[in-house]
Amino acid sequence: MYKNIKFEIREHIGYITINRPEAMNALNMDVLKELKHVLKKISDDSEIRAVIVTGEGRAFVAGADIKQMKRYNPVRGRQMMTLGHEVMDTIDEMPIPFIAAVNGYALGGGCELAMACDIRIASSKAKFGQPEVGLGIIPGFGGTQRLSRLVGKGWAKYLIYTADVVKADKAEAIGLVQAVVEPDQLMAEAERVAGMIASKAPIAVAAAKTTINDGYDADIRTGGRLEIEAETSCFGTRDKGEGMAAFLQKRQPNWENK
Ligand code: DAK
Repeated sequence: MYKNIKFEIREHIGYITINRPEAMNALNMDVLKELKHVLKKISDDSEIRAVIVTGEGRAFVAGADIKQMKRYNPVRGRQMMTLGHEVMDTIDEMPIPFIAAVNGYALGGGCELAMACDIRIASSKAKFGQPEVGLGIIPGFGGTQRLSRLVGKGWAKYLIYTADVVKADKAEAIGLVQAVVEPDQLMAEAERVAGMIASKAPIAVAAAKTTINDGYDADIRTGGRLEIEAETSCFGTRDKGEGMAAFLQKRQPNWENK
């Protein structure tokens, strides 16, 4: 069904693989359209509890497609940017957690895709960077905003102004990734984390994601009020009763997602 991505679901986990290895998985309009489509499918599927995003071959994603962008005037550029933002924002705002399993180059739009995800796990071979200023542009899929929120303004400015490409251990040291593992352990580690998330109450995980995200850009008292509202909703769920009963009865909970 898709030409530029692969998608499958196994045990409550969705797997998206960007699949243009001959072009280092660069994001062209077709990839972005397929990502938009698959995200809608995921949001309509109540069985999926976590999503892993990775890349086929040597790259995670080596950025927006430079061959395509070279031909674009500002009008086409805006169309591409709008679609790109839509994809990144949907990942960011969807209540299901997304894990980027960064297998190789995560440059430009690829670093931005990884940053739109909730958690980043990197292979020791992964490399991160925002090389856009070397092409006469700036990050266009949210990088100027998400990078500083993740690593602070100093590192964001360093990476964006210099276009320096950093290895996975450096990315971990500055807080851009949560873990670095050997390449052959990458998917197992991403699955371990996704599995931990999938084993928890889905409504509570979703409430945590939206409360962290919405509260992050608000002042702390507004964030606290958002937390009270989200927690109040959790108290009204069947899964809250089940989770607490399971603890007291020393058994595993059976989530109903209700
Ligand atoms: N776009 C298109 N093709 C790419 C590509 C990319 N981003 N990255 C690699 N490729 C292609 C190469 O051109 C090459 O194609 P052929 O020559 O075989 O036809 C093939 O993938 C293999 O790449 P290399 O031969 O270069 O492989 P190497 O191992 O030597 O190097 C590399 C791998 C990842 C270090 C290198 O390919 C590289 O530096 N790639 C470009 C990285 C980069 O500059 N990325 C940032 C792109 S800019 C906006 C929206 C979004 C954005 C901006 C504006 N609006 C719509 C306004 C975001 C911008 C970006 O992401």
